[in-house]
Amino acid sequence: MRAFDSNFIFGGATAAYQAEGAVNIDGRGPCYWDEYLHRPESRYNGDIASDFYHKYKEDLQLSKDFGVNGIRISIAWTRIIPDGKGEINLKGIDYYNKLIDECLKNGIEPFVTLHHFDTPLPLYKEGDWLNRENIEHFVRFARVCFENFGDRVKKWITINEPLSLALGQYVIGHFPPNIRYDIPKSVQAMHNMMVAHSKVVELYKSMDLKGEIGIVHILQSKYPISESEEDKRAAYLEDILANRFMLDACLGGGYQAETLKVVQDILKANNGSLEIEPNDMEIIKSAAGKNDFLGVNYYASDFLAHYDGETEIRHNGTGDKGTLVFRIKGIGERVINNDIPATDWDWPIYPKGLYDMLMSIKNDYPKYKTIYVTENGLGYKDNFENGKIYDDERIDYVKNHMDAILDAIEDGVNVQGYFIWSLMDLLSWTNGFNKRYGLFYVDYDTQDRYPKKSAYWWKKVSENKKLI
Ligand code: BGP
Repeated sequence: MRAFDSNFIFGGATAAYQAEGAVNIDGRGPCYWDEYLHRPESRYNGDIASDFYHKYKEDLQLSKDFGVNGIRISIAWTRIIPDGKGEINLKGIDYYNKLIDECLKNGIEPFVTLHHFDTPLPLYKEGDWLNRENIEHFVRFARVCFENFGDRVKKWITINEPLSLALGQYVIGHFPPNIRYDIPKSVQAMHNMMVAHSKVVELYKSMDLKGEIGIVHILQSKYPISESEEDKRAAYLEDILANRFMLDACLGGGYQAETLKVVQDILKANNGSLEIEPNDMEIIKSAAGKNDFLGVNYYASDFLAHYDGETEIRHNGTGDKGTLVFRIKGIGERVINNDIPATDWDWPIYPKGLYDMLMSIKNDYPKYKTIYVTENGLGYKDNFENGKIYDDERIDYVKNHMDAILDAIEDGVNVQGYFIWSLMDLLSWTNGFNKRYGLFYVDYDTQDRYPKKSAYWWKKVSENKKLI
């Protein structure tokens, strides 16, 4: 039977705001989610979340016990620099020192993200990634992290999912500042994030720290719902904007002419344009070859149909199946493929889409070095009875996606690790706490952890390096 390499990372992923809680402790400043999720109408917030801030030793012990040998954590910018650009908070540095040391003590490799959707509130109010000054503040924050943790952290991720962040903030509008349907703003924010990413890669490489650095993109395959030329065109357009635009920047060394033309056509249809400053493309080009790895987050693929109306999006943030609407002017419409199962949140479950994505990276961006699948997992309303969680659906989901990775490895793709989203149950940005992903169930009343059936399965896979 096919096996994973002996060094393969069987990781669990988390992010600071979604897991840590402890938002007012040890000098942490607010990020924009703190303010936003304290509106009277909010159904939930991250004040306590999974209390990872206090429970990390227990979570790392559980990780070790269940064969998790890598962890994605993110450093909350506002614990290190509470207002984003001013004084450094030594208590924040102290906390991450302890967390990183505890990972290493347990033999769990930390993959550390610098920006996981959590810009400090004051910088967010000054325009967030639409304000070019944010780039320089971010580079400074990165430097502080590299100086303090770079001796022990060997895997750095600059930014998590520029596309999801930009769509959430400016198109879907379910992330603050809740702007809807402004495609040009989202494209500008994505570009600015790629400039920021490139500058941080250059900085890291100039510091000679002997670790590796990369970026995490959400990469979902796009398929036409039919063989019609119009549907094929819709899939092509969405692939360019969602996938190629970002991959061209971080692996290709700059936007290919065709990519830029398509993006500009989409922007024109949406009455906007992209501003690229004089040195941007040089910085992007120079940094591209220095990326050590690409993180691929993959949950679902999308099936596209032709659509030539106005943008209209309805987000399914409750798990009421069949409520999602996603139509973008100048691109197309995501539609249900009746042959493919979907989650309660209307995410099509399609492992082959992961295989296809990995193959297209290998074929179209042959200079990539290493890939980690940095997020994959099943959001589910887990059933908790007498301390037991029989999450067979999650096991099937993860197994089928890992199998697709093995197919890709067999066909020549260099994949070195897989991180389940998520290590333990944690906050889902736009769904709250009822959409669970963890290997470990969190009882939010007590903060007690319970290994799910999937955790027992995971342990065997990690020990044997084989799917069972
Ligand atoms: C990714 C994010 C994660 C996580 C995950 C699941 O986009 O990087 O932070 O939230 O998606 O998404 P959701 O919580 O919306 O189901």
